[in-house]
Amino acid sequence: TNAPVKVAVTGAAGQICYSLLFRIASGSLLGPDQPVELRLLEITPALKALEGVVMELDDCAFPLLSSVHIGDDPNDVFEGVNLAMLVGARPRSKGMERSDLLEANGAIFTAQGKALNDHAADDVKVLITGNPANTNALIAMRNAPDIPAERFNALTRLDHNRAVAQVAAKAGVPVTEVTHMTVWGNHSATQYPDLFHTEIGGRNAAELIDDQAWIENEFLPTVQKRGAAIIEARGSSSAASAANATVEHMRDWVLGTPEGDWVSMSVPSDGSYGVQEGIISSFPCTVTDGEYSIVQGLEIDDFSRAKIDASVAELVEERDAVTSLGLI
Ligand code: NAX
Repeated sequence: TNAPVKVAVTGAAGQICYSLLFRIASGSLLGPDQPVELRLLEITPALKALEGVVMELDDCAFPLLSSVHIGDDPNDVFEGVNLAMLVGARPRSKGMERSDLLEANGAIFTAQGKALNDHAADDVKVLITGNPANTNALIAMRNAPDIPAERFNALTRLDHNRAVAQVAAKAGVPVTEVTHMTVWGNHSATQYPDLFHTEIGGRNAAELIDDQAWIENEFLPTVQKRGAAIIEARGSSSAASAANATVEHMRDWVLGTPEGDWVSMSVPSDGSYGVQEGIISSFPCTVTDGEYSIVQGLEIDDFSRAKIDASVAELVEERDAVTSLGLI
């Protein structure tokens, strides 16, 4: 059998991980033939709760779960890891300014970037889910100079999946008919889910739906504000769907995207589509042999251009803020 892949997960006692860890251990991430070793990071006060989660992992007797290691020191937990899913982050609490939030997360992601730099395996891939995901990923990336920059991604796959579900419902087709979805920009309310390259059953989605008012006034805000709608309905933020998206992003990054389609991934910009370098922004991407590439050559009309530019401007602002805080 294959040697276990070492998978680090942070925020392991939190609500996303209560789904995520079980999906990874059951084989959803790397398939039914690949054992995994889980290496779980939490803050000290949450270690006891994490022990309870590990008891439940034990009680599943997952055939693919070779071992579980837990701790509160990233230098120990990240030792030799091949995949790192950084889910744990500092949420915004009452009265916290945006700069306080960036600073609190900066402390987490500078330390974790350095620990990955010093201890992770040479082939490590790092996916940041914890918010503000794109900027946290940038901080980790910039604090890990020995790891190639393109090994740091942030999660916009949940936004992508939400957009696929909304457009499938509108068109009255199964989600499997919807392909070539792209979410551009930041994982925030400025994100731009683009229907002008999306296809439904192989036909252009915007043309097929033929309802610009629906796109602007219903589709975009529904996808952009879906996180808030979940909180409103459920009383807590999306967890199982965020775990699912985290698994799907990492799975596609390792095993490849489906032939003839692409997915949305937040990756370090190389200047494609006029998105300035030095930020981590969402693009349409394909993956072959474990390496992603940004899909090239899509035509961007004025409507899409303005939406992409607005979200990119927000990322640039966040980048400037963490630069002036000395975090990168
Ligand atoms: P929870 O508050 O349930 O869990 C977070 C866990 O992280 C806690 O157990 C906490 O102790 C731990 N933690 C905090 N600092 C840590 C550190 N330095 N090292 C290790 N662990 C640490 O949040 P949950 O609902 O699981 O959400 C986790 C993060 O995902 C949040 O930042 C959230 O905003 C973000 N999300 C991102 C999404 C995306 O699409 N990119 C969507 C879902 C979610 O909102």
